[in-house]
Amino acid sequence: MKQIIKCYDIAKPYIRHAEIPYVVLLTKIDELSKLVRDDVTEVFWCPTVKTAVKNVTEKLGMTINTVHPIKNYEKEIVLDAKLSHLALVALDQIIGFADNFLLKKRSSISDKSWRDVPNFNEKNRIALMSKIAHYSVPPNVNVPEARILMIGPIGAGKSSFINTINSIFNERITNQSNTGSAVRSLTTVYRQYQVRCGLNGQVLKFRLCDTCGIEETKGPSLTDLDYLLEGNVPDGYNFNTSSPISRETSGFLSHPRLKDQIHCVVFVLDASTVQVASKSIWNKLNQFQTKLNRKEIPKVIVLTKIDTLSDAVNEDVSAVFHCSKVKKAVKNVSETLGVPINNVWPIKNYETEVCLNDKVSNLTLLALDQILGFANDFLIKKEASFHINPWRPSLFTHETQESLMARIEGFKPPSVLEVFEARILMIGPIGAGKSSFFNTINSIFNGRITNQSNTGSAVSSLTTVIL
Ligand SMILES: Nc1nc2c(ncn2[C@@H]2O[C@H](COP(=O)(O)OP(=O)(O)O)[C@@H](O)[C@H]2O)c(=O)[nH]1
Ligand SMILES: [Mg+2]
Repeated sequence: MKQIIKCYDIAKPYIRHAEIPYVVLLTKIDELSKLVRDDVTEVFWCPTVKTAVKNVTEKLGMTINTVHPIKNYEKEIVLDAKLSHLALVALDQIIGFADNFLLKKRSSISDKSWRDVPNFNEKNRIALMSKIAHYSVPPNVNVPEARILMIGPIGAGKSSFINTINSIFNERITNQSNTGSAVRSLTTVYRQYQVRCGLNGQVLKFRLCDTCGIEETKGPSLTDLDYLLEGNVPDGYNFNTSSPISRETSGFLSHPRLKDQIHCVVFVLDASTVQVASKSIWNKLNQFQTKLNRKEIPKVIVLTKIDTLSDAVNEDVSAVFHCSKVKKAVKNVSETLGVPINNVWPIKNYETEVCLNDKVSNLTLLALDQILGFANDFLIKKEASFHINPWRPSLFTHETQESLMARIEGFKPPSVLEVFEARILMIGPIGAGKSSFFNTINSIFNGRITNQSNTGSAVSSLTTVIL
């Protein structure tokens, strides 16, 4: 009995987790009673066997009809119909349970897809690769490439996602970015990866920025995220929790431009552990997400390791949008982070594979296509808000330099005042640019750079006489 309980305790977490049905075979019943030993049909009349079965059901919390008292063949040399009968009854139930289990497993895979996507075939993979290979940021935006930031807990698959994309475009499994399953983040350096298209060697017009993993008390903080988003952090920055990113960080970009900023953020989460992630990790993720909302930076969630959610998906990744378990995981993440469900991409990274697979590649390319599209939406919005709402109506477009000069040349004070010219007093701190402003005006009307008025950067004023 003790042995049964011990075995059960070891197996319980696994079988419960996988919802595997189980039965108990209570063997050696012949040793419990002489009556049973002489005639095994006595088994269901024997009080000792009944007590043994009851004991098992109570200790293991099972129903009585899933505990089968049996007697195995051991010393016998010919079959005995009664012994066989007992074993067959048990086996019949075992097979029935297994059948139910398999039916239930199958039912997580439905014929109907929960997201409409193109077929995961070679043709569509090549079409998506070509689309992404020809991707560029909007033409009127003065930015050479889209910048995508990967963010998420340790081991979620951020670096693996970058490797998967790199592998697809190199048409072989690569390991450009450091991946692994260490407890501490393997990625300790902020790296901006470019992807080269193996077909023609061209560098694709996006950069994937890999960060170290978020931890409960370590990893990028909210302030670090701010610097990362604004583009202050140099490529190669060494994440160091004892000295967070600051203006003193070596290589800190003090005046980042739109090209240095992040144009889309990818939250990478592990589908197999996301539901059991600690409250503090969720809090961090939610704070990060609020910051992105405030800055109106688009985000996409990549839910990795979907192969671990379902055997059917593990065998054939194209079952992903037919699998109710994956759908449930996507819905959960979308609701917890408040991100639309169609911005959550369940994916499988290349990790143990030695060759590429159209299904895995198609799935990743679909996610990447959305990410790049979102980056472009952000850039178009940034560019539009810059041009449509300047903080002061632009003079460059309405008045040409000549017409402004003509208006100034034609200036006369109102004649009634008997004043022939306006007198302007320049006043301001030393070195503010009073004399230089005079020189600037003089230069414009002379058509060449003049230095009529004394300018410079001395500590005491260079201008000592009122002109
Ligand atoms: N089964 C499975 N394992 C994955 C997947 N993605 C990543 N891994 C594994 O998860 C571990 C951590 O991945 P890594 O990319 O280093 O995570 P990071 O810390 O977020 O960069 C590695 O051992 C990967 O091989 C996936 O989609 N499926
Ligand atoms: Mg990493």
